[in-house]
Amino acid sequence: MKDDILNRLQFSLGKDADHASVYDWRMAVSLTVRDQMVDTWFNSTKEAYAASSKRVYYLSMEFLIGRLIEDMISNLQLEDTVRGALTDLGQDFDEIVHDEPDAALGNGGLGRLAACFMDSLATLGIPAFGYGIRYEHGLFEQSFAQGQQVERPETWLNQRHAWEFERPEVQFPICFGGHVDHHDGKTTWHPSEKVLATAYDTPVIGWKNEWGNTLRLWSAEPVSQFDLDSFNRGDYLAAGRSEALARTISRVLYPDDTTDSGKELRLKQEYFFTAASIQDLMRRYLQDHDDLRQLPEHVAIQLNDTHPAIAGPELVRVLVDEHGIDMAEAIPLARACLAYTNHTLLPEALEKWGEWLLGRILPRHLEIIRIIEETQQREHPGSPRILEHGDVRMGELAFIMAHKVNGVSALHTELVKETVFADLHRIHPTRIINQTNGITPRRWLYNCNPGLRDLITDAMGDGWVADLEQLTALKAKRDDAAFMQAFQASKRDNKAALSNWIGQTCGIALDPDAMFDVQIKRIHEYKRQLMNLLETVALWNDMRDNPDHDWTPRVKIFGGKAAPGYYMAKDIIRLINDVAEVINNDPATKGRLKIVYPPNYNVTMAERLIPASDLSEQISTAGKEASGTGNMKFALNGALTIGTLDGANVEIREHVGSENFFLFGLTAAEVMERRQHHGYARAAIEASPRLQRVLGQIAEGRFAPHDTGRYHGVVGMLYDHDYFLVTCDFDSYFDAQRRADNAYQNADNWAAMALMNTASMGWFSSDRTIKGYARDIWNAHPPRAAMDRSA
Ligand code: GP0
Repeated sequence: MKDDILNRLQFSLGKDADHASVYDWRMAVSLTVRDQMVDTWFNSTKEAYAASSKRVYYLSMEFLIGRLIEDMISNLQLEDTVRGALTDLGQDFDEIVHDEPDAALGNGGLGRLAACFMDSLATLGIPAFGYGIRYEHGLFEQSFAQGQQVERPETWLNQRHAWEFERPEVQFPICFGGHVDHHDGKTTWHPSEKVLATAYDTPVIGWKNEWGNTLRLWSAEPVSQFDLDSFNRGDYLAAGRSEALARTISRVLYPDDTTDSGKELRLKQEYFFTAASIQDLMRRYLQDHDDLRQLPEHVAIQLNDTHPAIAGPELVRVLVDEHGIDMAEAIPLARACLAYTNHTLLPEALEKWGEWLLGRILPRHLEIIRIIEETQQREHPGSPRILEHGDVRMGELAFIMAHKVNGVSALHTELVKETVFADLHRIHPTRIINQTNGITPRRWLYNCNPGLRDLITDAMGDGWVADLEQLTALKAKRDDAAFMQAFQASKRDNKAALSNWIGQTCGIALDPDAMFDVQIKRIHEYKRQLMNLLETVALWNDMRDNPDHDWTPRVKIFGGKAAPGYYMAKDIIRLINDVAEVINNDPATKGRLKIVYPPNYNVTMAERLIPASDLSEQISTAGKEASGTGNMKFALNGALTIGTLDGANVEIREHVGSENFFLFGLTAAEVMERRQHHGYARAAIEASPRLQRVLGQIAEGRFAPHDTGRYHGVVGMLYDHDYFLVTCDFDSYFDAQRRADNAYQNADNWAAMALMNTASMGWFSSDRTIKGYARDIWNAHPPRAAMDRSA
């Protein structure tokens, strides 16, 4: 390993050990590790061909993979080797690992789920490709200026990406615009624009199993580099125009999470990567099959939300226009290959494209969508329509073109059946199924929490890493005093390390014995960071009123980004920072209450915060969070949840036991009922003196003394509509927080509850989720039977 690294340093980086920077060392290490994956990767591909296996194609606009180096090293079991080699070379392993920038090619849960799924697909040995976009700029970088969010472009590709292989030979033309000709029963699309999709492959190797899949990301390139004629004529701008146009397609990730920005470029991005992926999988299929009617036996295409929903009409177009299959046969054939995952009920996130816009960019697809619509109406008169009020509704399109539609938690799936797709569900009663989300234990315990990982492994071996249900054996340890002490110590160490980091990066001193209470996720009204903050102010008031009470010291940690155009979310960020400024400088609550909000929350920061958390905030308005996956990461790492009966919280609570979970708030049914009452927010505020006082303080400018009107909009919103029922759940939330305070006072009991959380989270492994998809949706199997750990 040492020689390999030095060779790479010399011949790939062109440096010798005396002049190498951290970057050089990191690249040398990464390339050396990557070399070790290649054989496994090739062999898996060959085996999948040899067995003529069904392949899974996971189409996703987002893959929030974060840093890869630790995953790669640990899945290959190279930790000791790499550490040892670097020590011999006088280098610091941790410094090198931390040098890798996050690949932030996603907004939040949806993109992170796709990344966890890639890890599980490889670990289960299921032949699979992840298909997405190689954005030049991932999710924006966040900083705060006077408490306000500032966005700057993210630049992960300013450096070479160590893990990818460019595939200049894997290139497909992608067309847009123009018009369609129908001649002698033959249809021809004459597009007006064309770009090339070039593949970049990142191998994804499973845990200890020598199976490798591929994450294939597409980058857009111009068809011809530049127009020499125009250049020679002196028209320098025109010479580069087609190039500029092409490059914008894969330039930047849209930063809107669960909101539909409806932009033309977004539609082009969606079609771009979907069409490239379909051409790629068709080429692979046709290499050793000639009967397209067998396609569903070999190809399973999973649509991660509606973003790739154009795959339905695109696959039909390819089958009909390029391979001469009848439309009537092509539609069910495409459907048998396609399945769709719904991730939200929020109406603003259900994509719609103006018929006019879609028809201008994809004229042939609009024709096909009309035929799909007619077919559906003929077979199921009165079916909900894809085309309505001049819009193409992508949810309906995805549903109608999928053989299975899944929700992402038990509650969410029931709500999908009752609300958004109620009418389609009546027509197709077996199509909607549930697959509760999961998380990969490799990243979210094994790699991010070495203290706890070693403790568990010492107690029971490392079988749990690929079979997380084994953690139930830990339940017996709650009476083992030595174990429990070590369990508590590992949490304490993580909190001390986090405190150091926060001291260095935010300049705030924390007490590692205080309760670390953490809410990290996108800033959104339905996730109710505002309610958490109001509770913090209320607690501060109570602490000041009763200074002699034995208060449980708290550190409130927030993390998350707001979509740049989401003004209410940005006001909430500013309010958190303004309140922090006041409370953190108040001598009256010193040592008892602190608020920290480190900027630029990302996957790597989550890996730091989650292992150091005591309390996990999962407080969305019931019925709004489809699943949540952060909730699972916290519980796995021994944090207790304070939460509503929403998304996967419901199932987490069932698994860990209601006595190990701080429940509060209205249920989804109660939320819907409450909204019927006129003036529910005002009534709730009037019934809560504590809340009234907090809102009064904010409205008076207590936290913005030089700009007292700053939060009138926020307070006014709570009084006047409060769609997400912050006011209605406030008192119940405050009470649950005080129950948490009391429980924390008994450290041993708290640790026992935390252990019950870790020990009960086995079911939430994404390995379990992927087995569910493989069985209920894809009918896909690992070609190496021995690797099917479910057997
Ligand atoms: C859902 F619709 N989610 C969307 C979206 O546009 N982006 C996104 O991240 C999330 C849900 O909000 C979730 O509840 C869920 O767990 C996740 O998708 C994966 O299913 C929490 O992030």
